[in-house]
Amino acid sequence: MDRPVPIAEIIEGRHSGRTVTVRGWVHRKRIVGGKAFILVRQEGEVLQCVYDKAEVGQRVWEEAEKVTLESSVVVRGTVREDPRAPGGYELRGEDLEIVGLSADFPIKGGESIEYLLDHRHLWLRSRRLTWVMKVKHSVMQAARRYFIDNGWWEVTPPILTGSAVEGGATLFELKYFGSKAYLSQSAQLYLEVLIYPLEKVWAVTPSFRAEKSRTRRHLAEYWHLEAEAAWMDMWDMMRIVEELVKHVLERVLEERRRELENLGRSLEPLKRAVEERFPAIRYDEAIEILQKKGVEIEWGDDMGADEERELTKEFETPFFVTHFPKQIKAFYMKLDPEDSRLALGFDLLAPEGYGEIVGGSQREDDYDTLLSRILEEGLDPEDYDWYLDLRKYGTVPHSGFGLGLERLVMWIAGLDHIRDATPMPRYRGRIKP
Ligand code: NSS
Repeated sequence: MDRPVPIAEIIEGRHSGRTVTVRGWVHRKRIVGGKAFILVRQEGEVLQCVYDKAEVGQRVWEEAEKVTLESSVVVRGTVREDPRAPGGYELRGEDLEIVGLSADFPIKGGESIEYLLDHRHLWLRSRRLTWVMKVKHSVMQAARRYFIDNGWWEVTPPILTGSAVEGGATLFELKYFGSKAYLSQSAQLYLEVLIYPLEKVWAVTPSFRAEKSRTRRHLAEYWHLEAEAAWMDMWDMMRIVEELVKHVLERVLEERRRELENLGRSLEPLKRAVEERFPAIRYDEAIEILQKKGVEIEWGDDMGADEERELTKEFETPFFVTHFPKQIKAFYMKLDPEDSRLALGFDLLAPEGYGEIVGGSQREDDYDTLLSRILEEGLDPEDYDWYLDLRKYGTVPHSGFGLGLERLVMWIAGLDHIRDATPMPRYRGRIKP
């Protein structure tokens, strides 16, 4: 067999007039007037292959008649430009080999979301989900590139942990050789350990949250991109977040423009986010804005998805909210030296109703203050003795953040539910496939 050609290359016009071999799956099929129109799918792209009964041999025609949706096939033919074909090119079919004849495919269109989720292992072949996975790939590669180019070290923190980072309510507990352990909610505390040897570190790890309710933006398992650096204050870290997000957007607009357009995503908000500075408002101001809009919220309340959605209507780019009341934030955040009711934490919210995609802060670097915060939150200092040690042996001002990759992909791809930003979503009530 000749080297099989990717369909993407064909619709880029790189094989016009040539005889090529293509491997893929039958996406649609129709036989009319002695012609078989077989749409072959490969990596989210489709190519129309036309077999003419009068021109192909009997064996090939019989295969064309027999082949079913989602069968894997090897097709061969000549590439012709044709504005009526999807992608602007078609294959004048000469040969067709069925590799794996498909049984009646259970997804035919029009099924309910629950049915589709039960068939996720097959639903993932849809072009739409394929495009989203490609967008995620580019997001991850671009983020990695940003860190490499700027001198950050990539590290591999553990997923099995002995202590909570983001509060006990969302911990997944498990048996660990006869004692208790948890699935990681965040690698932050370990990244803090690693800034002493490496100064600027980052990692992508699975994070787990036993979220009680199902929402459009919470998963029980998600991919968490986190960074931590010595010598940086909150503002330094916000600048890193802004640069990183802009870099990712630039790369994705370059590499995945077609997928975004196919997904029906308007590119304008993404381009604006590359060009304009991300504004920053304080929590106080956010509350004022919301109250003026008639939202029922008091100083000291946490902002949920609804409040965030209202707030995003005031902005056309991602924006930061900073200086939260300490009681709604985690124990590790440094308190504002100018107002000890506040924590030096920041969130980055995506516009267009999406809301929080990043949470970060400057960390408490004073031993006594951190210990009293641990006690205040009702945590056991013994679980955190190693974490407290970091403040005892050469403490240093430092900051970090965590970005939910699915949250970012959800916004970039314009999805209305986070489940489609990950291939096999996990949330309450769903573990299969
Ligand atoms: O809880 S966070 O706001 N912050 C942390 O975990 C810090 N310890 C991170 C750090 O500073 N290293 O979560 C960070 C981000 C948040 O902004 C969301 O984008 C995402 O993680 N996140 C989630 N994504 C999907 N599903 C769920 N349940 C979820 N929870 C947080």
